[in-house]
Amino acid sequence: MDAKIHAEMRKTIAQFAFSGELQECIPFGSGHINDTYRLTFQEENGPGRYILQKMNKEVFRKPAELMENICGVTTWLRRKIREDGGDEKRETLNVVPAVDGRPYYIDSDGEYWRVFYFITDAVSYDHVRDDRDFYESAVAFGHFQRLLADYPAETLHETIEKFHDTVDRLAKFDAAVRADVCGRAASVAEEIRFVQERRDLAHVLCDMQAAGELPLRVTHNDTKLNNILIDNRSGRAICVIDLDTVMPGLSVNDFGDSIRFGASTAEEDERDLTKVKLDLHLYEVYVKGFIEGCAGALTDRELEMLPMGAVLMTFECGMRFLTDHLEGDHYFKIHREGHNLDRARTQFRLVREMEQNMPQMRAIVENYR
Ligand code: ADP
Ligand code: GN1
Ligand code: MG
Repeated sequence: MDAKIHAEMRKTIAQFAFSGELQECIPFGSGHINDTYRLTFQEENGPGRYILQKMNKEVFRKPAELMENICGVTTWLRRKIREDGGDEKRETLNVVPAVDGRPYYIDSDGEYWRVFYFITDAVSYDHVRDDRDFYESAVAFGHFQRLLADYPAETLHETIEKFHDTVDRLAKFDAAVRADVCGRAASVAEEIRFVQERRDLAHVLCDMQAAGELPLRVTHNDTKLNNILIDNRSGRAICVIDLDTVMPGLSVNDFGDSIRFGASTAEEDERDLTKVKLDLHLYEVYVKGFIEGCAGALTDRELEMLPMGAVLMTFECGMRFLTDHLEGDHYFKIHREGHNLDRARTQFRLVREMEQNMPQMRAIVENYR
């Protein structure tokens, strides 16, 4: 076994029923929330790979409930995939239970760990390489929603309360500005003003949901491109991953979060804001794929509100990054000073771009409905 693998880590790994000798344990991926590692074992038929994750307890307060959601949803997906003649080992996450049979292990510090089979020959991308990937991810997220359309939503736990309640996000942002625990508010007056000028925006979708104009569906709620695995050989989006936030939500938010991340011409944390533009061509590619993936499931009102979903998810995400910057970066992992502020700025630039392009965004949806 690799001597560099920490003794504590080895203890944790021993709590899952692996066969063969552990060869490698390396940090993996670029998620902002969990600590992710890729494990490699020397097994009888060659290298066996797994994903080991320390779940973020600050973010997910009830990890056991969360894993109940994931087990329920992946069992459901496996059945649907089998019925469709698919490959249940590659087209959904598969949990590896701990030796005591539970879908997680709690270490002596009270940290929750879990393991998934590693899906080989597939990659998650942090930015769009070409139209095809983005189109594929759109079909996959739409399809995912459709596969779960008749899932018993009442059995799902709310893993993060009010996750996409933009009105509540605004209230939390207000509180962070008022408390100003790090003394950073004065230095971000311009960004704070950006939010203040758009307070009404926060209400649009919440009000429609409350009035029953938009249906509550089982949604993914974190539809970034890097939460999809693209098959190296076929180029198809084979698996939707990061199921921590699967819970009842709005289809337009799932659409919107993908646009926020994938139809921007720059990375989420780009410092040069002149590089941040909305790519209307990529937007169109995603609209086409998502509507196809949902296969007629969306109501007229949902279709009409897709562009608003993009604006709101981008605005909300920017507000969340700015809130975290004000509160001392305790939620999103940062890799440099001011990282969350940089992220907030790209989101706000993108909101502005979307506001300016709203007529075109609406016309594109009209073309595909
Ligand atoms: P986070 O919530 O921190 O974003 P994710 O569950 O998205 O964590 O995992 C982080 C990264 O690990 C993903 O972007 C992906 O690259 C990789 N990953 C996660 N699960 C698997 C899997 N089963 N097979 C292959 N790669 C995976
Ligand atoms: C987080 O877990 P990850 O990195 O896929 C966050 C999303 C944000 C995103 C911004 C549980 O996603 O809500 O949109 O960062 N996930 C959670 O990049 O808060
Ligand atoms: Mg992720």
